[in-house]
Amino acid sequence: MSAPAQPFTTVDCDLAVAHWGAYEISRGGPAPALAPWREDRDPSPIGLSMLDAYRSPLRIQRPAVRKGWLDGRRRSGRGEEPFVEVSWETALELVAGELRRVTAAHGNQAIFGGSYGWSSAGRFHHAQSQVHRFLNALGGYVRHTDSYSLGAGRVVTPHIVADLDELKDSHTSWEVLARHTRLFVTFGGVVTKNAQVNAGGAMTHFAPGGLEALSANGCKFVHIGPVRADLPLPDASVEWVPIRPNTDTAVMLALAHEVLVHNLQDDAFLQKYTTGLEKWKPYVLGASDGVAKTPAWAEAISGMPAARIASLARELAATRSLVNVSWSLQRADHGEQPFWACIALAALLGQVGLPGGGFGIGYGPANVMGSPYEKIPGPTFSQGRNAVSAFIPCARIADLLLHPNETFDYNGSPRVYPDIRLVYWAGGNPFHHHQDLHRLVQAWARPEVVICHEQVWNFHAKMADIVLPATSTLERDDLGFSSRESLLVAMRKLEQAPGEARDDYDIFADLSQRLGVAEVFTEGRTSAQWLRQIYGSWADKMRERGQAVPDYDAFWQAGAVRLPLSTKPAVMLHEFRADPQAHPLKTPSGRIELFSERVAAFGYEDCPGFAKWFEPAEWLGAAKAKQYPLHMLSDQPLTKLHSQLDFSSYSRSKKIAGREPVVISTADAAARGIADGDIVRVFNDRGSCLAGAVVSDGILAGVVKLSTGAWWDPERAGDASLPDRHGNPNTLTRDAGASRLSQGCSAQTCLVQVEKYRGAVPAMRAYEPPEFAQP
Ligand SMILES: Nc1nc2c(c(=O)[nH]1)N[C@H]1C(S)=C(S)[C@@H](COP(=O)(O)OP(=O)(O)OC[C@H]3O[C@@H](n4cnc5c(=O)[nH]c(N)nc54)[C@H](O)[C@@H]3O)O[C@H]1N2
Ligand SMILES: Nc1nc2c(c(=O)[nH]1)N[C@H]1C(S)=C(S)[C@@H](COP(=O)(O)OP(=O)(O)OC[C@H]3O[C@@H](n4cnc5c(=O)[nH]c(N)nc54)[C@H](O)[C@@H]3O)O[C@H]1N2
Ligand SMILES: [Mo]
Repeated sequence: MSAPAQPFTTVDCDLAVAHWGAYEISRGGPAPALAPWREDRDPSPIGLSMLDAYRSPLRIQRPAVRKGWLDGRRRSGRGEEPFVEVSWETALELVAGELRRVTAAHGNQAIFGGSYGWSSAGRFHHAQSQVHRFLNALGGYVRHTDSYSLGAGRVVTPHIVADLDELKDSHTSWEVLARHTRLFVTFGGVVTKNAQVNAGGAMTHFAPGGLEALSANGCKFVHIGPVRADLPLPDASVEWVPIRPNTDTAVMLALAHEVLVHNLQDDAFLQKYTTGLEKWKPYVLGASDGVAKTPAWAEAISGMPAARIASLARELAATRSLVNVSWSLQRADHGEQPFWACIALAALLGQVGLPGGGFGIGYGPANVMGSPYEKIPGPTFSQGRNAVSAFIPCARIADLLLHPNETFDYNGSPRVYPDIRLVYWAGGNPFHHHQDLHRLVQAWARPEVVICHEQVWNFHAKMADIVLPATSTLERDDLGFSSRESLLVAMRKLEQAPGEARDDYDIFADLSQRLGVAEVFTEGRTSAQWLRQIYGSWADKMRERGQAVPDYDAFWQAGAVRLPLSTKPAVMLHEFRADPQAHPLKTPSGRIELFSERVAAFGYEDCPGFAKWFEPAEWLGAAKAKQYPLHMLSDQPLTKLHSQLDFSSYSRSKKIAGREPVVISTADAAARGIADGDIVRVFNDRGSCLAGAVVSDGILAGVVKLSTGAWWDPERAGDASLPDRHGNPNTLTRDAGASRLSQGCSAQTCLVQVEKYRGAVPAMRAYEPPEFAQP
């Protein structure tokens, strides 16, 4: 990949930007069209059908209110009743009235405005930022912390090495890896289907080319995980070692054990850059608990042959090696442990901070990891200040609504769930993303009103009381920027929005007028004026760094500004390695903590002071596996971003009889009389869903994989005895925090059973708008 022009000069182009890519617009002809951006050597197909999708009849045309809610049945009937379409005037008066009523009667801590979700690309019209700024202008709201992506990981890594956002943005570039890394050991693959996206827009895709370059330079890959396709390189350069889901920590501990017993550790590194080995080592060797974490011990847990664990430990120590973990590993019960064990193992090997050595926290989950571009600040839109201090870890949303005033633990302190009366959501889809969806339905029956801004009639919109139609990125002007990407893009409007859909900003500007906080929310600016202002302050910041940056009009007219490649090779933690006194880590000791006094002092039995193996609540070694013998992975979907564009022609072209595909091993399929293409029922105690079987030799027996993203289509919401007709894995997942430390999402800890579906396959309703009624 080459960057033809100088950084910070304009680029003549006309691009649409989405999280999954930049696409060239052709505006001539009878209708506009999108094509891959010519500088992108691996464009994502996801965006090619987005223009059509955003014109779908599933777009919400007018504001709508649930009929029962209008009739005074506030809490009952959500998801079951027809909607009444109303004018914007009526809808906004209802919303303003509810905000006035709830804040007056219960205070702002009765509003949940966390509103988790990816929204759309574009730095200004980012729905979640808009809703936060609006609610802050009103006096605040109960927010969320962390992410579903990195719940356990984000909380634990600051205690042991560094903030995860910092690490994410400072990964060693693919180019440096290709030159130096000889052995790449990865837990959970390098899933290039996931590197299609970057929050804010992947302008040019790096991961497929990066992997190929590594492989062409002779780097050897050891891919430890249940799914072969997670490392999309040819068999010649990949050794696939399938292991049972959620057992990676055991394998890492056994690798550490081998390193220690054969004295392969880097003592000089450990002494200078780490603390706590003396507290962790007795556990690894078994002196403290009587169980040595030997290869044989790990084989019994994970299924990885002991001899291979032993030889791999030697190989890791003998050459320039990198140990990588996918983020999925920590989206599990005790999800803190695999990240901690990975970092601790890399510290023993002593290659942290060297080019091509050490650890990677996710080559694969997003385009940014491995980028050759410089990290520079992007254009920002302030969310204002939140006067309410109460928060929840994002994946505790159902607990929040079901258990007001109850206490929970989080990162060292007990906290209390506030009593929520009003839920405001814009730019996320909890009825796709949260675990145990039938339980979420019970939780959703608690608040007095649920307000949402949506583009489409998905199940989340159908579960709200007041639904306000929002525009898509193709229907508004915006600024496209994402960390360590090649361009800052002028996202110029392409189409008229359907029906009466409005920009989130305009909706909130109108509401803030009605509520007397317009000056605080809008600062007197239209969205066009905001774009100019946001770009202007970014350009000023760049000029302070000595860059000549085009002014707004030149930028807007050209279509983009080129951003700089790194001038120095990007190597994670190299400054710390070069001079740990001048560049200490932000951990209490300034070093990598193999034992954390701080975490130990929290006293959590489920997250002690060092990396430890815990049996997950559900796994193939659990007693429950007798009843539900398959471990279900619910990974990120190949053909879309979460539930966004699930209804596009591209996403639908990969479904099986309209249902989401579930990958099952040849042995498990044969044992159940299931053939490729059959409709199956996936079930456990929490619910059931239909899916289309894909029979494969590329998945470990005992494991099935059902990607997230299918719009939830329950026969009756809240009734777990009836199936979801479409295949959303969150019908089946556990809704429990990873530990008392992080309370992170633990979706990957889930046992199920699968059977061939023998009845008449029910018709799907997922892609139908709700019924409409007269007032
Ligand atoms: N079982 C299981 N569950 C998971 C995961 C898993 O691995 N397994 N992964 C989790 C992870 S990591 C994540 S990040 C979440 C993702 O969960 P979400 O981020 O909630 O998923 P999206 O489908 O991207 O939801 C975005 C919603 O915003 C709407 N939207 C888009 N643009 C706009 C806009 O401009 N304005 C408004 N008002 N709305 C807009 C879209 O229509 C869509 O409904 O899912 C989590 N859930
Ligand atoms: N196309 C596309 N790309 C995306 C997204 C999307 O929705 N669509 N979502 C984005 C978001 S928000 C995020 S957070 C990232 C998430 O990035 P990740 O969390 O890394 O992605 P997943 O697809 O959930 O999981 C990656 C692989 O891990 C494997 N795996 C699961 N559990 C285990 C385990 O216990 N051990 C081992 N060894 N392997 C396991 C699964 O086979 C799975 O294919 O992806 C991002 N990229
Ligand atoms: Mo995520």
